[in-house]
Amino acid sequence: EDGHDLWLRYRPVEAGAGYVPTAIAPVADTPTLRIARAELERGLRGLVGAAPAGADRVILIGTPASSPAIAGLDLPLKAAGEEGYLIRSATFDGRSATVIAANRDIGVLYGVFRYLSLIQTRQPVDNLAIVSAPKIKLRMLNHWDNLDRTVERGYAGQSIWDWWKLPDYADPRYADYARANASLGINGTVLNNVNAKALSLTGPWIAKAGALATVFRPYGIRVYLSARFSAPIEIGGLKTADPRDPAVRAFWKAKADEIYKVIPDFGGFLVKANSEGQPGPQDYGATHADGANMLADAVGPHGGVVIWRAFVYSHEQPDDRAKQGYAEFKPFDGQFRDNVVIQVKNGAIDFQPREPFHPLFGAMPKSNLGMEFQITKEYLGFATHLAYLGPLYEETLRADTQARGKGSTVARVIDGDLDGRKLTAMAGVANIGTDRSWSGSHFDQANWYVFGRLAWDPDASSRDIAADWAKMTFSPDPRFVGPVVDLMMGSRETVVDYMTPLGLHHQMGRSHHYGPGPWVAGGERADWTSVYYAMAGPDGIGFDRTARGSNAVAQYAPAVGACFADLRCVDEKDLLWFHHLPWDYRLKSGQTLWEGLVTRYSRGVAGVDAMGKTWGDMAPYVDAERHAQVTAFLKIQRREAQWWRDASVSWFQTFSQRPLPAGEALPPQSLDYYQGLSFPYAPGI
Ligand code: BDP
Repeated sequence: EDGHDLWLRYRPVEAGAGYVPTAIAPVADTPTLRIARAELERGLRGLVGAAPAGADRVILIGTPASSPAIAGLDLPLKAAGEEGYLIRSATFDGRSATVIAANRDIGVLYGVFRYLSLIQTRQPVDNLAIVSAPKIKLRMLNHWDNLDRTVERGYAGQSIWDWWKLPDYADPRYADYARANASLGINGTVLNNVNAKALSLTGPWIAKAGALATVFRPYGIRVYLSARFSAPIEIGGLKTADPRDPAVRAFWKAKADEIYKVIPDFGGFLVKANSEGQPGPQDYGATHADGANMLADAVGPHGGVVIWRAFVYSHEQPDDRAKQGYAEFKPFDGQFRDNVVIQVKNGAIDFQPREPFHPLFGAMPKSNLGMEFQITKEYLGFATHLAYLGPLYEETLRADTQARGKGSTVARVIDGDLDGRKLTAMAGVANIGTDRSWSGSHFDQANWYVFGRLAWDPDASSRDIAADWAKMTFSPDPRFVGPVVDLMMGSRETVVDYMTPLGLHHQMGRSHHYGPGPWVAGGERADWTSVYYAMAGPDGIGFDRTARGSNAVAQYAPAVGACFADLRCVDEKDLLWFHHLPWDYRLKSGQTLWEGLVTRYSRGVAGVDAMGKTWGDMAPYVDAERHAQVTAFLKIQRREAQWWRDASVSWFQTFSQRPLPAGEALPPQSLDYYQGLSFPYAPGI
């Protein structure tokens, strides 16, 4: 087993588990229902074996429109909506039956995956009454894939898009990819990097995207493209990309028309503008709203959307980069077209192991705000550190913006419930590549999985999702599931401990972001350095975002901001994100800040030891090949966690000037040694 089967392994259930072979009633012949039927056959055959002729149990799948039998059952399908499904135990023709029904074919496919997952996770299937519909409309992956098949911040090999052979040859992996995504309900994919090339919008490349769209269509997945804002100049022969210029507007309209001719269900454009050197409307004195609306007008008539990223920070460096997204977008609330989604990263800096929720959530009630999570682990140890991101996503989604009083969670902002928004979105920066295991490591598959599940239901529990994933991917044996789910649930906090405890952030190596680099200083921009964020000095450590400092807390709802600013209220997990404190500041534990910091770094290392031990005990339940890879990766993680701890402690001790707490080992190398390490060809830059 090399992990290629993901969570769709369909290995036989144990004898005596109570599942019986079941026949499948005839299914209408549409592209999606054909796939649904094939999946059901494949799953049932693998899990419980083929049904004998005349089996006394039957499964009925379809829509009222495609199946008179289902129409005849008169099911309450309204609750299933456009993409949801209903699964019911019933009696049909005197036989005991399971009905998987939906209003549209895609709902049937989703329902089939759900039904199979019930068996995979060993839940009873005899008495079902399930109705499920996604709470978020656009559930998307963002690929940061370049046209030369490198992947920005990708740690799973090359891009799975073999652009060179497209559109003539469609690798079978594309269908496998679509199938895996459909099993989670993901319904959109942005094919190319947000740091986009205009070339991807030229005829030959539109044809390549079109070939992928053809493969994805029956799986309910729409294709989107990242658009480079200056494309009118680069491929349109114009002198400007000013969104107010009629020729520029005409270029984008014609471009949209051209794309929709090839891809009639094209999803739309994702845009990174005026951020990290990318072109954008501000280059012409226009605003983000001007830029987004121009593109929205081009794709709107075709039913397309524009997803405009709020990850911006300008060339004039403000006092605090964390404030910039809010500063640039909040004033334009209500000025974006209905088919624009503003895609906001979970936190205000950049996908750190921990960030407080982004202050834009809840602050733009008259705009569509979408969530952007990172699935690829740019800041959490690449592919070789085991970090289950479910708790990170859940922590953000459950955070209370208090925008409309208590209970105004981020989940309710992005599922549209809080402000009555219809166009809702959640995106994940993909961790998929040509690696046999798809994601660079077996446990990184869980991050793709949990992202998809939370995009369907942002209120779901990351622990429950971890349990489903572990059962389906490895083994449903409770002796395996219990310890491994605990291991997964603690893994992200362990990474926080050894990398950036107590609210520290952005302490990694320059550019490649591999390993510790708390000493990173100088260069192009202060806010690309570690020292800017830690603000360590003889007086203490931490970034003061209270009114005495950058006052970033003022961007939150008053009650939330007041809590962050108040040392008696702020959670210690966010302490140094919001406060600059003396080394002798007393933590809740009674330790000084310096002692608590060191203790947490060490706790992180111990956490990896514990994961290694647990995983070792799991050998009886896991095939040798996957067990060995996880074991090897945990050894890498152990070594690197120690390195993070030692390098960070050495560096910060130069400021704290205090001894290590009793029992803490001295770093084995000098600070010079850690600072001298270099990593040419670190992956994913
Ligand atoms: C940062 C990455 C950079 C991306 C950027 C983005 O380091 O590679 O281009 O985010 O989101 O996390 O645009």
